[in-house]
Amino acid sequence: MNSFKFLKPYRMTMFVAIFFLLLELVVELFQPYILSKIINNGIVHKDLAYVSKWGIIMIVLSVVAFLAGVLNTFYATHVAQSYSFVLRKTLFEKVQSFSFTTFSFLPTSSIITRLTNDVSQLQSAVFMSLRIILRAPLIVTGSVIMALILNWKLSFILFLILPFLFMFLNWMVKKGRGLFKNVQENVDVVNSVLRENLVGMKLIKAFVRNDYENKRFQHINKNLKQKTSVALRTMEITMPVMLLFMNASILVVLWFGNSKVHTHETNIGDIVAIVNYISRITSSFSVFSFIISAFSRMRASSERIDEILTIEEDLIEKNEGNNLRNRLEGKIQFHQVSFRYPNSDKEVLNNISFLAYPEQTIAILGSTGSGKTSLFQLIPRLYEADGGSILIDDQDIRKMNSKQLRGQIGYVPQEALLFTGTIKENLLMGREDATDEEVYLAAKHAQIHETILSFPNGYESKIGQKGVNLSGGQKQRLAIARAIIRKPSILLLDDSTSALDLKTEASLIEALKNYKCTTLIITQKITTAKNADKILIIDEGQLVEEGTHDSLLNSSKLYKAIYYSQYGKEELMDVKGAN
Ligand code: M5T
Ligand code: MG
Repeated sequence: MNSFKFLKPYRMTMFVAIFFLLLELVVELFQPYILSKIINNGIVHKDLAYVSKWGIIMIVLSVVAFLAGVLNTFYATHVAQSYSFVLRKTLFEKVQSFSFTTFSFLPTSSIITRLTNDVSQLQSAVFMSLRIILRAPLIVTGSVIMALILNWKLSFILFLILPFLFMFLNWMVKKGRGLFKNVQENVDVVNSVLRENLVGMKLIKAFVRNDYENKRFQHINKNLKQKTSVALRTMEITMPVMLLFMNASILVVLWFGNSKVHTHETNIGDIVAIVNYISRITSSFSVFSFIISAFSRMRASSERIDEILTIEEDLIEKNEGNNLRNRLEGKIQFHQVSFRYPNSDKEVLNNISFLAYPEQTIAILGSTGSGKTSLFQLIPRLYEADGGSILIDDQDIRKMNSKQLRGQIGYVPQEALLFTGTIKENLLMGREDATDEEVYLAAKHAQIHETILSFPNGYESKIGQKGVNLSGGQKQRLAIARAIIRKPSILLLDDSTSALDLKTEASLIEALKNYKCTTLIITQKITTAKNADKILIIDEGQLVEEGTHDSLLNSSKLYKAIYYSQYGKEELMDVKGAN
């Protein structure tokens, strides 16, 4: 139970909470005892002074119990809240440290459920342990002891009945654990379907799949209801069974006590008090079913949280490696690089070798799924190559500190992802200490400055539903600005100009020359590739052609085919137009 070690710093507070719980309990347990004294010595003997004296004591004790209860709740809440705070923080930090390999094993929706729902389950389990769960067994034990002290002959019946009840409870706990685990798994299914549905809402509407989705949700929702009902119903048997046993024992006490009162072997007060103790035991037993469900949920949740906490070290990014003191020159060398994704057998890149000199521009072409994005991800070490090596400035990147390496790479991913916040905040993500002038300059180079100024709040405009909504091309250019603002040594553009018109794209490429970085551009467009120092054509994970535009036009059938499919026709049209 790794997840509970975070309770350690709160040991003292927990002791305080438990102290007040015990105080409350002791007071409560003494009340029937005092009641029996009042009846036996006061009421039976008509001694009013005795009755009022002990009556006042009982009131004072009630106030003490009440205050102890309040203080117990106070400290229990404090522990539970602080605990869940620390747990969430730790889990979040752990998730931040995951490598991409880990993410491919743990789906995002599951991580979210674990950080929210499961943490809440543990939080309430901690609270209930300090408030309710401890109480029930203590009241049962305390009541039995007090009843025995008061009159062991009358309370002997409890000894006969309790073992049976404990056996019964034990059986229920075992059964409950399985049933509630089942419930928790069904909650997971509901969550993941719900999430999928909300994320894909546009798609669902576009494909008119609402009915299908409704049916799918109804089905799993029904499952959850059924599993929960079965679990709760089974637990509810506990109550009537307990009541039956306990009422039977009250009857025995009354019947047995009645005969003893006649022979003056016992007092009415004792009988009243013992009946009182028995009903306290009964009511404690009745929360047992609740406790069982809470515990089984807690176990399930803590297992799921432990899974995150105990993710093995080799799946966590390490930040060792040589420090990079200077700006890299940007010479990139792939040497027989092979790669497959951690949870698949398919070789995505196969024996890739190429060389890019500092400040060169390399265009990468290839059909969809050929491995272009995968190749990019190896350069900032988002994944590690399985075979071969990647050298930057003649140094193996596996020997470099990955944080510092990434600091020198401007990566514009295929899907331009922006974060909630203002436009400026998003740009500053590229380099936190950039001045306003640097921000504007990067935006100008990325051909987005004018567009930003046209928004009502300019650079302070919020991105997203409540702020400006950006087009695909605007997002792409913001992502490019975010990458170049850090003045990288290596710039990776993954199809990042796909949504730009030819003129804007040309100005952008021209502006990138200011950055003196090695630029790798994945593109589908010959117009983009044409001016590159070198063009690589990737097919099914292999490097099939390499050369300049002119040399490839001569030597490569494939390149020629691509060229004529896009560019040749336009040129032909131009020629026709000229005539
Ligand atoms: C190449 C697989 C994908 C494909 C192959 C990104 C990613 C890809 N793949 C994974 O298994 N997991 C992943 O996270 O790898 O994919 P790619 O490198 O994305 O290809 P591409 O960039 O050339 O394609 P496109 O469509 O972006 O032009 O088999 O399943
Ligand atoms: Mg891609």
